[in-house]
Amino acid sequence: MPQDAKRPDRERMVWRGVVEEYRSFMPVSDRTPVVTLGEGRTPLIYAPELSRLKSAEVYLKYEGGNPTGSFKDRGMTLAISKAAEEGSQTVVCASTGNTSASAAAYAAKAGMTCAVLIPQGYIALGKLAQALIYGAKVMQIKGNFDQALDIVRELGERSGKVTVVNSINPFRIEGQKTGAFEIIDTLGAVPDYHFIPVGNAGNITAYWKGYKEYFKAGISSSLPKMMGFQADGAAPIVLGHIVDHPDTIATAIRIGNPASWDNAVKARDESGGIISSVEDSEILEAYRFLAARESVFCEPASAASVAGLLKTEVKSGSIVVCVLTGHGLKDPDVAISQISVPEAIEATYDAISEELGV
Ligand code: AN7
Repeated sequence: MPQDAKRPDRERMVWRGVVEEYRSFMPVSDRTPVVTLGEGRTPLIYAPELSRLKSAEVYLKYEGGNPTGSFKDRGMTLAISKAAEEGSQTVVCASTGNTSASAAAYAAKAGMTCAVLIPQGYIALGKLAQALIYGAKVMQIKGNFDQALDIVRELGERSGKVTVVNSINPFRIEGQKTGAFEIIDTLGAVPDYHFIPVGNAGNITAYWKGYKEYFKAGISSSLPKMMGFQADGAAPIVLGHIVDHPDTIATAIRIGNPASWDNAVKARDESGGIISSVEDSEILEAYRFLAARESVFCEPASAASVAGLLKTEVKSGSIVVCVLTGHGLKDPDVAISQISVPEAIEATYDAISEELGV
């Protein structure tokens, strides 16, 4: 090591996960065994291309940087910690994929059994791989997410033996609200607009709660407009009625009867925001744009927030945050469907230099 090189300040580098870092805002006590994988402190990436296009200051809150690659870890650390405090040995959830991956990881860390119900054929490959490798009991049902959630609710009520860790579990929302805290802590300001994909509507509920709590505590002095986006084929909140057969390429938000419907509407109305929808083609366009122009690879559902921004007018010069909820590698099939995979080339210098044109 060179003489003048400074050692990193370990004290400051340690990040203890969202429950410890935001303990005073968390429903925990000395008796809560905190189960963490160091989630949170995800990058808030300045997006120059989007900023130029919208004449605004646009940032991407990249939740793919969490331990299991999605925002679900923020809520799962608390839900599993509380389940452990209550002596629960088995947790269960319905999922379009990311919740199951996160629940499986945190349950394994806590030594609990985890059972997940997923819609057969409509879960991205990376998510299925995660749930299995973390050791969850995976049950693919011959039905969609909404049906899976109905069964899980009933399991929670009737069996008396399992803890449900879907976002109907209030601790999930309490943990997920830390995303709003981090945005304010990092920016040193409150965004004017907060763009976010909406599926089961837990995350828009959680962010709005987080923004309001910092405001009430006097840490911040304004509130953002909450701008939620569903996929056109799965837009019950926009339509005002349940969608029986939701359909979208963004399987994470293929949801027809969101559990936090009322709270999403409240977040929209209290903040003066909107909940609207975007077509699959717009989602895919935003998805490719983010990777190619901003170098941020997210999963299709995450790109719904940016697809929403691209077609929504924002006040010139305003601060905009788009939440990118999950990592692009979650859904390799969609990525590959959006590009053409190149043919193999002879393994020679000549063939490669000719291909490169150098
Ligand atoms: C990448 O994993 O519902 O509106 O079961 O995985 O809080 O539901 C996932 C949802 C957005 C929507 N982006 O968030 C599940 C699940 C990604 C997601 C959403 C999900 P909510």
